[in-house]
Order: sequence, then C-alpha cells, then structure tokens
Amino acid sequence: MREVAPSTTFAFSLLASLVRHGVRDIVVAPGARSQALALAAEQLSRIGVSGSQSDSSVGEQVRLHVRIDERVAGFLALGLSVETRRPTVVITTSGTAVANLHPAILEAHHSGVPLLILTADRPEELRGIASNQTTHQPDIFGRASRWSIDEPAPMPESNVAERGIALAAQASSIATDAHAPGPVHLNLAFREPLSSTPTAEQLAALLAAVVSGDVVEHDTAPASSATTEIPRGPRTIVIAGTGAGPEAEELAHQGGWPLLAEIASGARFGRNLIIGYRELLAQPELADAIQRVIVFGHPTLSREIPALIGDAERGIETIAIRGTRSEVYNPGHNVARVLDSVTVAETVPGQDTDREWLGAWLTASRALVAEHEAETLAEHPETKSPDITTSRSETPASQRIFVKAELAAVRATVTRDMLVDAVWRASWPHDRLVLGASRLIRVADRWLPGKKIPVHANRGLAGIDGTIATAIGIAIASAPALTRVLLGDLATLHDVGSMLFGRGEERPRVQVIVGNDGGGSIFDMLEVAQSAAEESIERVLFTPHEVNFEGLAEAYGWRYVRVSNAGELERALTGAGAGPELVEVILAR
Ligand SMILES: Cc1ncc(C[n+]2csc(CCOP(=O)(O)OP(=O)(O)O)c2C)c(N)n1
Ligand SMILES: [Mg+2]
Repeated sequence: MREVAPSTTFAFSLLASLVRHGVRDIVVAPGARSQALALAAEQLSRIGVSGSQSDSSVGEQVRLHVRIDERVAGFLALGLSVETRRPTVVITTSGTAVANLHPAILEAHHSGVPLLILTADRPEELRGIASNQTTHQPDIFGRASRWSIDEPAPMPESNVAERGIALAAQASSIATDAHAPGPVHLNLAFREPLSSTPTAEQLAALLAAVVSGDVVEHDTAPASSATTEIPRGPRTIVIAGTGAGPEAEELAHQGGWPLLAEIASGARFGRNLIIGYRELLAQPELADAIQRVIVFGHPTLSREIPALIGDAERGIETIAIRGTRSEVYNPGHNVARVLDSVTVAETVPGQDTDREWLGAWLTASRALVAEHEAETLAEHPETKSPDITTSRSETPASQRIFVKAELAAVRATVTRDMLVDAVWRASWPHDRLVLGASRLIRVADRWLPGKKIPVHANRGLAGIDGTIATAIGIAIASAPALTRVLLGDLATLHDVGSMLFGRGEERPRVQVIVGNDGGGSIFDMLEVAQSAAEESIERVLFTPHEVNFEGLAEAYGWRYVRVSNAGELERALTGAGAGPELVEVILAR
C-alpha cells in the first residue's frame, strides 16, 4: 500500500479536527497548491466525521460549498457564520486568491464573526525567488486576524497528524473566543507531492487518529461577564446599533427608558421603541434633557447619535456595552464606562421609573410618525387604500369610485418608503432579511415600525461589497427559511459574481430585491451635490449604468421578476419560489 502523502495526512487531520471542534461549513475555491485541503474537505462532506471510534452514528456532518471567486467565498463564509454562529472554514490557493479574501476578513474582524482562513503557500525554498503565484502571505491580513501562523510544509518524518490536530484546537478556540470572536489565518505551506489519494482503510485510520487524538470542546465556554447594577435615576436613553441584540430592549423595558434601535440591531421591537429617533434627537426639548446614554452594538446609520455621544459639552454620561466586536463604540472618546452587561438597580423610594420621560419620547415619536404618514399621503395620494365600505355600497357610482381607487393604489409607482415598508410587512420571524449599504437601509431605519424579525447588515465596515454572498450564506444555513436581501443597484452589480452557482451547488431560497435607480443615488444627498457641476457628480459619484438585470438573471440562471408598481411589488414579495431570484424594482432617482 502506498503511503499517504504528508500533505494529505495533514489536511485530513486539520479539517476533521476542525469539524470535531464545531465547524459545519467549509467553503473551497479551486487551486493546485491547496488541493490536499480541497480534496479532504470534499471527502469529509461525503462521509462526515465520527463522534467516537466505536459509534459512527454520532458523526458530525459538514457541508461543502464551492465558489470560483475567493471574494465571494469569503463573504459566503461570513454569512454562513453569522447564521450558524460557528466558525466557517475557507480554503484558497496562493497568490492573489488570498488577497481576494481581505474584504470579508475586514468585515468579520470589525463585526466579530468567526472565520477560519486556510491559505495554501509555497514552502520556504520557493519563496522570494519569483516563483509562480507566490507572494508574501504570512500575516497578510495584519490586525484583522485574531491570530495568524505561517505553518511550514508537512514533512514525512514529522508528526503530521498530531500537528494538524493541535493546530485545529488552537485556531478554533481563538476564532470563537467568547469576548472577541473573529478571523484566524492559517497560512499553510505545501511541498510536492501536493496530495495523494488515500485508500478507504488509510482514510479510516486517519480519521480514527483524529477521533482519539483530540480533546473536543464543542461549545465555547460562555463569556464570563460581569453584570453591573446601575441606578434608575438619571434621564436615560438606550441606543441599539447593529448587533445589539434583544438585551438592549430588555434593559430599556426594565428601566422604563426610550429605546432608539437601528434597523439591524435585533432590538427594534417592544413598547419602549422610538421611531423617528433622528428627528427627535434634533429636538432640544428631548435631546437637551438626556443625562445618560447606554449604547449596545454598533450604531452607524445616523449622524445624530455620534454627535450626541461625542459632544462632551452636554455632560451626558455614556455607558457602552462591550459586546464581541473588536472595537468599542466610542465617539469623541467620550464614553465614560465600558461594561460587559448592566441591570437596573432595585427601585428605592422616591426613585420610581420616570414615566414622564418615556411618555414624552413616545408622544413625540407618535406625532412624528403621523406627520410623516400624512406627508407621504399628500405626496402620493394614489397610494391610499380605498375605503372598503364603499365596495359594498349598492350604488354603481360609489362602486366605481372604489374600483378606481383600488386600481390607482395597485398602479402606484414604487417609492423607497413603499419598498422598505412592503419588504418589512412581508417579513416574518421565520424569514431572514439582509439589508445592503445604500439609501434603502437608511429609509428603512427612519420610519419602519418595530417588528421582531431577524435582520442582518454588514455594518462592520458598511461596504457595498459581498452583500449577495453574505445573504446566500445566511439563506443556505437557515433553509428552508426565505432570505430576502434589499439593496441598491450598484451594490448588486458590485457583487454580481455571487450569482454564480456551479453545477451541483445548493441554490437556496433567496430573493434579491434590487432598488434600481440607475446609480448611487445616496450621493445626491451629499452637501457637495448642491454646488458641484451636475455632470461631475454624475460621473464620479452617481456612476450611472444601464445594466440589463433581466439578462443578468438569465445568464446566471436566476428567476427574474420586474416590479414597476405597487401591485407587482406585493405579488413579487409573496410569490417567492424555491430557489434564487432577482426582483428588480424600478425607482426614481
Ligand atoms: C466596497 C465599497 N465601495 C464603495 C463604497 C461607497 N458607497 C457607499 S454607497 C455607494 C453607492 C450605492 O449605490 P446603490 O447600491 O445603487 O444604492 P443607492 O445609493 O442608489 O440607494 C457607494 C459606492 C462602499 N460603501 N463600499
Ligand atoms: Mg442605486
């Protein structure tokens, strides 16, 4: 029997051991140098990894996903990790392939998402001599990786399997650190032979060695976090940025405080929720009375929040809840305390919940929402749903009025407000919603009411890249749930490579809803758009295009739906099929 190549022994030991440590998804991009890893991943996805030597029925299953473009592979892995809350493995070859992972790694770093990046490299004797496809890969991601190691090529005489197992343990424990999860980079050198094909017996022996060789810690130990009691007293607001989670709502509820929760905070629900917070923060009666701010997650959608917290003159005490992101939110370095978690101290006599404080915010919020609704209706009277009682009327005249109004409502052109509202109404707790970086997430953040639904947005760096790939990862991991993605046309075109599913790759239920206004209309909002020449803004900021989205969908084998009015929008949102589809919504610039 031919001996198993060290590269293959190492690849199997490392990957099988990572699966034993909780990995459920492996994303592979093709390449020769990484062949041992890719082939091992493919094998493991078919046979699973046994939980114990004697009982293979308690095996761990691992899913394999293959993508040609490493940038897509990186964001797909990010989406998978977001949904599974486990680290996802990404395997690439050497050279520019590695660099294509950088955007997803930066996003994962800034939003605290665990990733295990396995990049193949040349062994030391082939480095620095202009060898083909060879660059300086060790620590290429700099501060964005929690840990990076340049692992020498596995050699026949070294204890290759043990090394793979040890490396897996260390890498997964760092990537899933309870306080600071994030990307880990294993740069792995491989020497010829780059792989070999083990026989069934050799494979069984390799896996048995992994099962007996590693100590499995499936679940990360819960973060030992201190809970600090804070007094109820000061007039407090709770702010929830992206990734805040339900704890923010819980605290607001406990303290009886207004809750200003961004759209992707995971806390935009409950009785204390304040809609229209940006306008309200501009009202001195409310804003000037704030004495304390407690901030969860990463607020990124308004200027008002950083301005409020960052203004030392106001004398506001800001407490930031640490969370698991790499940086603590600290505008103006004005955050007084950073805490793991807080709870409200028992009420002492004379220090009851300040009902007036919450009441003032809620009243102002309701007034604002009513005003906004009235304005919207005045601008678009056709969107008003007809009075249902008139349809039951006996007189033909009033019936005609009803039918006309109904037709007008159905034929109404879609505005951004209508689009975000319709998507929000169509979403349910068992669905997933992903929001791209564009005007639409801001419109959604401004007016949408509270709803307890899972919303994700890549707000670590708020890139327009990788949105579709991230959503596909979320869709695959949350199947059979429906994942909707709402994003702009440029964000869609930036990530169009993610629409490519190779033959045999899973095609999840994902509805990519593109608000197409022909370019980056978010830039029309910039102050400079008032003074600069229109054609200058047009060329370098708006960046117009005339892409045929239907043709694009056809090329990639996606279902396509075009929406040009309110009726078509409703139909598209409720008519999602079983696989990927592109819904193009025509918006006015
Ligand atoms: C990777 C990356 N490049 C550039 C930007 C800057 N940027 C922010 S929004 C935007 C345009 C978005 O256009 P579109 O997706 O059509 O949304 P719209 O503004 O039209 O709603 C750009 C280029 C970014 N956020 N990320
Ligand atoms: Mg656009």
